[in-house]
Order: sequence, then C-alpha cells, then structure tokens
Amino acid sequence: MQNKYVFITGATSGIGKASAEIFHKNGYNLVLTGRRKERLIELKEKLKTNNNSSVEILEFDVRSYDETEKAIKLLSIDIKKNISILINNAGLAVGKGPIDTGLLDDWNRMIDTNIKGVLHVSKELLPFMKENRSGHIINLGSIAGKEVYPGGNVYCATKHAVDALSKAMRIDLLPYFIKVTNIAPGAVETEFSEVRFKGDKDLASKTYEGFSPLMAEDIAESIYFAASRPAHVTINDLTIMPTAQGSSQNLFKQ
Ligand code: NDP
Ligand code: 8X3
Repeated sequence: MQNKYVFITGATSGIGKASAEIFHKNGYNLVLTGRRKERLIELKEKLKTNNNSSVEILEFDVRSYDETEKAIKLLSIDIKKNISILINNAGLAVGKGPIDTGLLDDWNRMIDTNIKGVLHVSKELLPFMKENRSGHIINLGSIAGKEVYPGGNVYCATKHAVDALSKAMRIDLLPYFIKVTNIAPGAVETEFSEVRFKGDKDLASKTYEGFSPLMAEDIAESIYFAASRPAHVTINDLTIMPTAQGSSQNLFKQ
C-alpha cells in the first residue's frame, strides 16, 4: 500500500495485534501502539522479517491526553499525513458484578480507556485526515454497546458510548469524506477476560469453555474487509458473533 499507514491502538495483544498482522500482510505501513513496549518491539521484529513495509511503535497510555499528544508528536509529519486508517481498538473491561458493588478505580479505568482514549487519539489524528479529505476511523465497540447484561453495567455504558461516538463522528466528518466504522463483536478469546477478572486465568478460561468463541483473527479479517471497500462505500456497523452466541446472554454451551 505504498506510503499508506494504519495506526492501531492496543496492538500488543488480541484484536489489535491480529489487525497489525493482516494489514502488514497486505502491504500497509503500520504505527503500532500500546503500553507494553517490549511487546511492541517483539511484534515489530516479527513483522520486519516478512516484507519491506515500515513499522513504527509508540508506547503510551490512551487514558492520558498529554501522553497521547506527546507520543504522536514523535511521528514525522510525513507519516502523520499518510495515516489513512485509525483503528481505535485499545480497551478493556475491569470487573463484572452488580453496580452497587462496583469499584471507583475499575469504573475510571474503563471510562478513561474506552471513551476518552478514543477521543484523545482521534483528536490528534483527525486534522491530518481532514487536510487529506479522506481517511477511515474504525472503532472497536462491542455487543456490549448494543445490549446490556448482568454485571456489565459500566463496561456496557462505555461501549454504548463508543457506538454513539461512531455515529456522531460519521455525521460530523461527512464534509471531509472520512469513513467511520463501528465493529461490535461478541465473545472473542483474547486477554480480555484475564484483564476483566484481574489475572484470574481459571475464571478467564471458563468464559470460553463449551463453545467455539471468535478468535482475534476473525475480527481482524472483518476490520480489513471494512477497510478495503471502494472509496464510495462505508461499512457503518458490523456486529459479529460466535455462532453459538445469540445475544450477550444467550450462549449455547455443550
Ligand atoms: P486484549 O486485552 O487482548 O487487548 C487489549 C489491548 O488494549 C492491549 O493491546 C492493551 O495494550 C490495550 N490497552 C488497554 N488499556 C490501554 C491503555 N490505557 N492505553 C493503551 N492501550 C491500552 O483485548 P481484546 O483484543 O479482546 O480487546 C480489543 C478491543 O476489543 C477492546 O476495545 C475490547 O473492549 C473490544 N472487544 C473485545 C471483545 C472480546 O470478547 N475480547 C468483544 C467485543 C469488543 P497494553 O496493555 O500493552 O497497553
Ligand atoms: C466484550 C464482549 O459480551 O463480554 O465486549 O461484553 S462481552
């Protein structure tokens, strides 16, 4: 993809990492971001051996606007001008329980990462897309942004916010020909549940027992599909579920 760059937040794991791999395979240059620098370096090394596309890495926390701004300033103007796709993927759930037992710190982590993170990164990159009068923002929503389920409260609220922001961005950015796609997956087996259950690997693996969950690559392929439509076509929204999952609460386990 010559000089085109894809900027991916949360590329150190799961859906973000799988997206980095598929875009790289298809010749795109990448800007990969996340907090775990050693994983970014490892992924860059792995991808470097495959083809000649460029891979830049930026270590920052999307919760902090200052960190986001400083990190993106490190990119050359030439790269920033050539970012044609932004994948706002960094996100997490922390805890799962009734609202009255929720912890303030968990709520802040989810709200600051899932909502403010999308805003912080988009704010920094939008001026370049506007100038180009083209671009594509792909936000990772969730089935939790379409429905709510017991114990999902604040996580569901943040993903409903992402859903709303995707719709709002699409309208506001119409004059600049910038596409906005909301991706809403059901259960995907990544590090998501390990993070949600605060490192409890047993509880995390139970989430995916008895059915075939989506894999990160399934979502990365859908993201790539949305990103590779012709200029006049926008995929607004994709809800992607494991075949065994009818809704957030309806899982057919065997
Ligand atoms: P993972 O836990 O495997 O990956 C999450 C990524 O987000 C990591 O790369 C992590 O990087 C990054 N991240 C988290 N917090 C921050 C932060 N404060 N600053 C920068 N990066 C951060 O989960 P998934 O791949 O499953 O999740 C990706 C997205 O998909 C999320 O938005 C999630 O809500 C959404 N989603 C996931 C589903 C699932 O079932 N797995 C279903 C529906 C949506 P690092 O820790 O290095 O910073
Ligand atoms: C992750 C999917 O159903 O655990 O967004 O909320 S779910």
